[in-house]
Amino acid sequence: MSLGLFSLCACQPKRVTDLASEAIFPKPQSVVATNSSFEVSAKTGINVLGESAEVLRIAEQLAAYLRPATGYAFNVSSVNDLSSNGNIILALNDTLKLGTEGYLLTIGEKSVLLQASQPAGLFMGVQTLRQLLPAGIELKEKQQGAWFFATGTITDFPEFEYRGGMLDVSRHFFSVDDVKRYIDFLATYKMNRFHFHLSDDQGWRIEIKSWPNLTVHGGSTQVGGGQGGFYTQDQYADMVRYAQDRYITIVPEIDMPGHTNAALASYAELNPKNKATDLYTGTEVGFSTLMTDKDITYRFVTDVLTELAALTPGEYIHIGGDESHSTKKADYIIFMNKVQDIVASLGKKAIGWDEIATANLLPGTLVQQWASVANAKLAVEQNARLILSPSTNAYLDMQYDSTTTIGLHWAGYVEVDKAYNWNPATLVEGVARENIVGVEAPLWTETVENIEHIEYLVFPRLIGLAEIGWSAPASRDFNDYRVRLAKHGQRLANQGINFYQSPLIDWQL
Ligand code: TNX
Repeated sequence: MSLGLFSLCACQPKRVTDLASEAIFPKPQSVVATNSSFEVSAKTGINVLGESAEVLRIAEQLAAYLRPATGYAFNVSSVNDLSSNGNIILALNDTLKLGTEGYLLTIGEKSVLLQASQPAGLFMGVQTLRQLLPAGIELKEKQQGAWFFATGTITDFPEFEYRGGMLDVSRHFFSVDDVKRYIDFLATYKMNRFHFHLSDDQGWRIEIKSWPNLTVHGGSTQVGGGQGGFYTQDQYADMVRYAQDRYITIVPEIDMPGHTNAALASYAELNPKNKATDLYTGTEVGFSTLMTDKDITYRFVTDVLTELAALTPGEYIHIGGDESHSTKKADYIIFMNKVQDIVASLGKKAIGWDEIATANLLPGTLVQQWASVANAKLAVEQNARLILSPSTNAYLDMQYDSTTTIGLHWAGYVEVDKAYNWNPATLVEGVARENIVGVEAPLWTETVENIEHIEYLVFPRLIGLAEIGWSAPASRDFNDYRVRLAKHGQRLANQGINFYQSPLIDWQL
């Protein structure tokens, strides 16, 4: 593993003219080049058609992104028509039929027009625009030289509605700033869900006011015995807003009935014989369980999920359900059935790891497939939809190869090709395209201690997962991906991202 060895590159910007040869992630549905260029200059403004506060905010986000490296002002203003030469224009257009997140980007020599039927689509289009300027745009200091967009038209929309990334903050705790950086990574690649794994055996990370010892005691350590930590509800609300500003919905997870040692260590009454467990700082799984036949357990779950639901604007609460090896099968089913009811009573829908399909799924419950083909089939039989997170391809904590010094390999090594070369619609026997709501890449953190470790495992594999979620399956090809990724490396380096320099890619650094 190498840390911080990449050099920043100012890389004299050049006049680009071929939009079709730009490396864009995820690959757009359609790119038509017109072989000329638009120059971004000190006079370029960002115009918003109409006065939508949300579109003005997105325009400001674009301006904030472009200002440091160019040194230009990028004044944002509201206009009444589309005839504004020299400018970048953002416009809502409800005649477009590209869905909530789709956009149409038309780059001419005289103006750049980004249209979408919803603000979310404009946000997605802005992510594309960012990647159409040279890698130097990522630098925080003013760079020399001119800035060009190649001309043409991009028409784009996602393949799947759910495109997520997960971060486990229980095994190792990560600061609010680290979480925001992770959210930024997701947003850059047009992902729209952040699955926040907030509790596990090793740590409880979200303040629950009615059960304060969960964080006071249950949040006080982590794998290896470090000091752990937790988020106050105010900090959590701040992260929710940060994600919302980037069109990402947080899906919070309280993992149960297994993976609950941090809670069991915090409250004696949640245990048989009224005896609290010890805190746990190892990495074994499957030893803990809530008592599925006790009222106190359901009072606890109801209190926790009530507070969590109040902090959650999104429609889903993840209730875990994986690896409950210490819960009897019949008890597990009773428990997962009851907890789904609790979630429903709070006006939310549940997501569970694939084992939840052995229980009775409420209409609307999503099943997150990670290991068991049999469970995936049970889900389909119950007419549930699935999120695919196959551990053999989508797990970001799997090592790249036998030389990787962080991560695990129980599901095999996952090199950049393996992370990219799979098709959700054909991966799991018995699970067809229409059964799949989307894809998610989980990052479990037993071996992951800091943001550099996160970056090393996330990049570049997250980019591949994002493309699986967004791009047309027929357009995806590893050789084409490799070539684009080689060009993208400098962009990652300029952001100070500690990415894995896979030997499968001819990095142009
Ligand atoms: C399995 S994946 C788990 C996690 C571990 C992970 C490590 C899943 C639903 N459960 O508890 O962290 O393996 O890769």
